Amino acid sequence: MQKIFDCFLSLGPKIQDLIICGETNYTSHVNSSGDTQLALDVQSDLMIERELSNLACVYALFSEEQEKVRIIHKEGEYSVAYDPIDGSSLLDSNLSVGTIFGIYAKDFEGKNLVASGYILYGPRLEIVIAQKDEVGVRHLRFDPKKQEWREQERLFLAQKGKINASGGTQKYWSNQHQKMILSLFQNGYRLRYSGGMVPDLHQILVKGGGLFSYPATQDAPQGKLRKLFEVFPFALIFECAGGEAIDGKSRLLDLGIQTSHESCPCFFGSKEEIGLVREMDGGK
Ligand code: AFP
Repeated sequence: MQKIFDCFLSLGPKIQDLIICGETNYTSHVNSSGDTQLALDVQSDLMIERELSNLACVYALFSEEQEKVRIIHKEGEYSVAYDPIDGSSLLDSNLSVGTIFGIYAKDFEGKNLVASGYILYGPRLEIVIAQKDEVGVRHLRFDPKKQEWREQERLFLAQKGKINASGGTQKYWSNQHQKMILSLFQNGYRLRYSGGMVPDLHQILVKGGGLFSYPATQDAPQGKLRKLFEVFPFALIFECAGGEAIDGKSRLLDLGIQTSHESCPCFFGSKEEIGLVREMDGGK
C-alpha cells in the first residue's frame, strides 16, 4: 500500500503544476456525475491513471471522470477510487481544490476501505493520509525549495468544534435540517463554506472540530457527494481523527453500494456535533 501512497506523494507537485499552468476551459464532455469536464479534470485523471496502472498491487481503478471500473492487474490486491480534481468549478475563482483517493481491499465497498487521503492544492501543497485502525491522520506539507514532503503533527478532532460547513441548496433543505443548522449558529458556530469538499473538511480537521453536512434535499434526495471517491474516503479520515461520519443515522462506512457513481447524504464532524445530528435524525 505504501507504493500507492508514494504514487500520490509524487503526483501532488505534478498536478499542482498542471493547475497553476493549465487552462481553466471546459471541454464539451459531461462526466458520469453530470458535471461538464474541464480540460484539467481530463489531464489529471490520465496522469493518475498512468501512474497507478504501473503498480502491480493495483487490481482496479475508478475515477469520477470515468464511467466504469477498470480492471488493471488481475493479481492486484487493492482497488483505488479517486476524484482527480474535486471542486474544479472553483478553479476559475482561484480557490483551493483537492484530489481525493480511497484504497479498497479488492472490491469497492465501504467495509473494504483500508486507507484514504487527499491532496490539497492551496497556497501550500499538503497531503493527508488515514489508515484503517490507526489513531490520528498523517499530515504532510511540501517544501518547494527542497522538493520534499515534510511530516507535520498528526491531526485529531476535539470533542466539539466551532465551525459549521453546510452544503446543499438551502431552499430545498427540510425544515428539520434548517432547524438543526440554526441551532448550531445559535450556539455560536461560525459559517465556513467554500464549496470545495477538500478545503472545507480540511479546515474542520486542522481547527480541531466542527460539522460538515451535505443532506438529502428536495432537489437531491440522495445528496450530491459520491460514496466511492468522496464520502467513504473522508469517513475513514474523520473516524481515524477521532470524529464520526454518518448519513444522518448510520455509519457511512457500513453503507452498501449499488452503483459505482452512487451518492448519499453525509455528515462529518467531531463527536458532539454528530451527536446533535443523530438526535435530530439528520435533520430529515
Ligand atoms: P465541483 O467539483 O463541481 O466543483 O463540486 C464540488 C463538490 O463535489 C464538493 O467538493 C463540494 O463539497 C460540493 O460539491 C459543493 O456542492 P454545492 O455547491 O452544492 O454546495
